[in-house]
Amino acid sequence: MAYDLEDYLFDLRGYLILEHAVDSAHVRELNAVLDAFPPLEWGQWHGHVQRFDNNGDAGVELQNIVEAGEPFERLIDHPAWIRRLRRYCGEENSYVEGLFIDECFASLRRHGGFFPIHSGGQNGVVRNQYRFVNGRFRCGQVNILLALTNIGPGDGGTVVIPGSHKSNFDPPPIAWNNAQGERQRVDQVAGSIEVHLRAGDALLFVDALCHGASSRTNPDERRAVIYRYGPTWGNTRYGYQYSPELLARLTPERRKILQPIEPRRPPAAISHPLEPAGRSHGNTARQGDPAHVD
Ligand SMILES: O=C(O)CCC(=O)C(=O)O
Repeated sequence: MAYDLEDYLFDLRGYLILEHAVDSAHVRELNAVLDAFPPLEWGQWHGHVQRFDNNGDAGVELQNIVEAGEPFERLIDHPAWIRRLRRYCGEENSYVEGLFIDECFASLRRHGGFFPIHSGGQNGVVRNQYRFVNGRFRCGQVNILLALTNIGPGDGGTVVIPGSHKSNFDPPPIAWNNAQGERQRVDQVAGSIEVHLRAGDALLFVDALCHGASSRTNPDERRAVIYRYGPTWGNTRYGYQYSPELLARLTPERRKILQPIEPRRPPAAISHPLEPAGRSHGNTARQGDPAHVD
């Protein structure tokens, strides 16, 4: 199989940093949409976007953010990453080839916020797994975390344990809860590194990689957008359904990533299955039938 440096590093470490993935004009547009958001309580909706924080520590999460406007739609198949995602988790050269976004949200993190450590190859979770089979990547979920602000020391940046997508053991100290019952902060975990990004850079990582985010100690806000990609046969994580309006206005290529499989239903005008033909409710005519008059 032909491979390049990025393939090698993705296999080795479980992540890639895509520098200058999104240009500064586009980053400004994304930030402007977020600036215009009204303050939302947990669970509150703004259009088809809902504030639904993953946990009490991580900060505000605006779920289904692809519904927030055209600048977010442009991220669906952004040229900086779409080819690699198809390669890593798009079931290439198979009967189910294609991608699906099963979760997308904006993450707004202020002072004190962090994301507890989770994931890792040792869990063997099928949905987010790292797999390479017979010369092909067959990952279950690969994420794009796009920085909308510069993320440096003290900003609450993403922390990863390089290579942990192939790990066989929980990282020490052991896992989610420590002896005091606090959620385990990833900046305390052996082997972890903090990823620093400039606004517009993206972190691409297989979700099986052990990861989280360090505590924000700086003032202001860290902003990022996370789109999780997986195979066409996936489902949205929290049950969000992309709105008909969004699906209708997208390019066919983008629509196919949000709705790879169109719903298949019988036509509305068919006979009631339990009644003899011709005695059903409403219009029984099939397309192409001659007009019928009783
Ligand atoms: O906020 C971050 O930097 C990490 C987010 C994360 O760990 C997750 O969404 O699974």
